[in-house]
This record gives sequence, C-alpha cells and structure tokens, in this order.
Amino acid sequence: MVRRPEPLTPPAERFTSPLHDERVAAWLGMALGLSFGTAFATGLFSHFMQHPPDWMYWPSRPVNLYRVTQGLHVIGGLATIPLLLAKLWTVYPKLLQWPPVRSVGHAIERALILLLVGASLFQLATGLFNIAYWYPFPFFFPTAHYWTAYILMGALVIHVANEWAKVRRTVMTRPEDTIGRRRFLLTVAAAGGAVTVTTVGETFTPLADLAVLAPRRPGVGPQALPVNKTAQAAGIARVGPSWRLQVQGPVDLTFSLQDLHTRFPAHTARLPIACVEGWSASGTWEGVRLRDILRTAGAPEDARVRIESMERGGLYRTSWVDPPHWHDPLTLLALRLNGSPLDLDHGHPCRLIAPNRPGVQQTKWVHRLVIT
Ligand SMILES: Nc1nc2c(c(=O)[nH]1)N[C@H]1C(S)=C(S)[C@@H](COP(=O)(O)O)O[C@H]1N2
Ligand SMILES: [Mo]
Repeated sequence: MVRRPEPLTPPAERFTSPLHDERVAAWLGMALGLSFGTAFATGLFSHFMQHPPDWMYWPSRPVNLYRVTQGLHVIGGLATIPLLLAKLWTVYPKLLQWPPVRSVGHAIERALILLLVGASLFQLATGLFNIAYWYPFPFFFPTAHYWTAYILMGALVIHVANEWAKVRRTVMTRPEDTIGRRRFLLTVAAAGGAVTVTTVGETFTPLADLAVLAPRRPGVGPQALPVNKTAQAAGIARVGPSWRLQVQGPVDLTFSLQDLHTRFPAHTARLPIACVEGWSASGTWEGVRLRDILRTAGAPEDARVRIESMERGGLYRTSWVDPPHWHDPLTLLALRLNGSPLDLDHGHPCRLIAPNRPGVQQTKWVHRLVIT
C-alpha cells in the first residue's frame, strides 16, 4: 500500500500557543497605542519648544513642565520596548501566513503593517541609542526621529481604524481560558515596570538610587549635578580676569565678572536642568536676573535675545530667549550653583538658567548677549 503524504499544514496554523491570539494582541495593541500617542505628543512638544514657529508662545511656567513632558517621553519610550517586543512575538505567525498576499487590498494592508512595525522599531531603537550617547547611524538623530514619528503616527491611525472593531469585539467577549494569557500579559507589564523603576530616577529624584540603567542621575556629577557636555569636550579652558560679558543692543555694554556681582542684585532660583535625553535634576542657582541686564542695555520688552557661548563650534553654542522667558524673574545668568562658584563643566564663569526650558537651551560658558 502506498502511503499518501500528509497534506502540508499552512505555516500560520502550526502555532498553537494560546498566546498568539487576538486577545493578547488586542490588549498589547491598546497599550502600545496609548504609549506611542503619548510619545508623539510629548515629542512634538519638545520639538516645537526647540524650534518655535513665529506665532508660537511658550510660557515660562510651570517651572518643571518640560521636565515632566520629556521624562514621560523618554521613560515611557523605554517602557514601550518590552510591550512592542511582546506584541511582535504574539503576532509574528501572521508574518508567515499563506498565501502571503491574497488581494490588492490585502497587499496594502500588509505593507502598512510592515511600515508600522519598521517605524516603531526605528523610533525605539534610535531613541535608546540617543540616550545612551551612541550614534551608530549615519543620519542626524533629531531629524530622523522627528520625521519618522509622523510616518509612525500615520500608519498607526490607519491600523487602529482597521482593527478597532475587532479589538472591541475581542476584549468584550469572555475568553474560555485566561490563565496563560493573563500570566503572559502580567509578565509583559512587569517587564515594562522593571524598565521604568530602573530608569525613572534619572528625572524623578526620590527614585534616583534605583536608576541603575540610567546614563545620568540626579546628584551625581560636579556640584551634585550631572554634566551633559564637559568643558574639555567643548574645547573650553578656564577663563581669567580678562573675561567680559558683552551685551549688544540699543546700548552696548561690557561687564567683568566683578561687575556682574556688584552692579546687579543677586538672586537665587531653584530650577532643573531638563535634558532632552530624559534626565533632569534641580540645582540652586545664584546669579543676576537676565531681565536686569537686558533692561540696562535698553532692550524693548518684545525683544528676542541670542545667548552666545565661548564654545567655537557645536550645535548648542547659542540659544534664543523669547520675552516670556527673559521677563521671568527666575531666569538668571547663573554665577554659582549649590553654594559654590560654577564648575567649569557647568558653564563657568556664567551660564543661562531659565524655568520650563529644554536643557539644550540652558547655554553654558556665556560671553555675549545679542538683543534683536
Ligand atoms: N555652550 C553649550 N551649552 C550647553 C551645551 C553645550 O553643548 N554647549 N549642552 C546643553 C545641554 S544638552 C544640557 S542638557 C545642559 C546640561 O547642563 P550641565 O552640563 O550643566 O548639567 O547644558 C546645555 N548647555
Ligand atoms: Mo541635553
């Protein structure tokens, strides 16, 4: 008797684990929609704070607003990594479905999923590399991360529209067997929680001791504050008594360090450095109010001010300060930090510190203010 070969099982049907199912995929999908949505909103916030269109108005308060939104962006993004990996694991049998393409509509649907998965992985991977200060890619991170966000959001919105009815149906019906699924989802949630607990202390100071996976930690660094770019990396050497602050405006002025101490009232502000890379830490800054200097130089109330560093190159050698920020009494040219003169790495002899402002715009080693 001739044995007939077994009929080939379509690949997608060889996956029998209950975890490769709609219910797990639906819950993970909802969590991912929420976290990518949050990352998009907070990411846009950060982008437009750094590149404000002319009509945009940024308030200088609340003091910690940028700190919170950027913390949410980075820590939330990190916690999304285990979620996305779990979701991909849950649905990957679909990658092998047979036939791979059934119709034009099906082909488009699959291409869209490919785009969604690719963009998601790209955002999480480049974000992770960025906060680890590792740039193995040939493109400029902020530009690529920014534009990919729109691609991701577009693909996500279409995906949600396609899947919404199914997801609703799935989560509304009672499952027969829940133990395995529930355990899997709890494991994923625990992994996300573990990532959060070991990183959130880089911005939420009470948990700083637990932030073992964070590249920067509040309290760790010269004068108990982390440093982003050191003076050495920026090519800055300690300045002597010949240092002057130049102010270019309706009235041109020049101040020595001594002048700044004696000609203007000293003020103290408790403000954070809130880096775009997610870490943030508060310091007690002492110095002179930017508005006192600018008004002495005759700055009109609606002036914009360019803060220039002694740094020769580098993307962050200058920054702009708009009226809401320079009018704010907490905005200082800081000369001291946490009780002692500014460390060279923190911008000696003077640096800008303002409330609700991305760290990249808290210019260090300032030597010129240009009123425009
Ligand atoms: N001139 C200059 N200022 C700078 C930078 C820089 O590279 N050059 N880096 C900025 C960044 S990205 C951050 S987060 C803060 C960090 O300040 P700190 O090193 O004193 O903590 O400084 C900002 N000021
Ligand atoms: Mo930064």
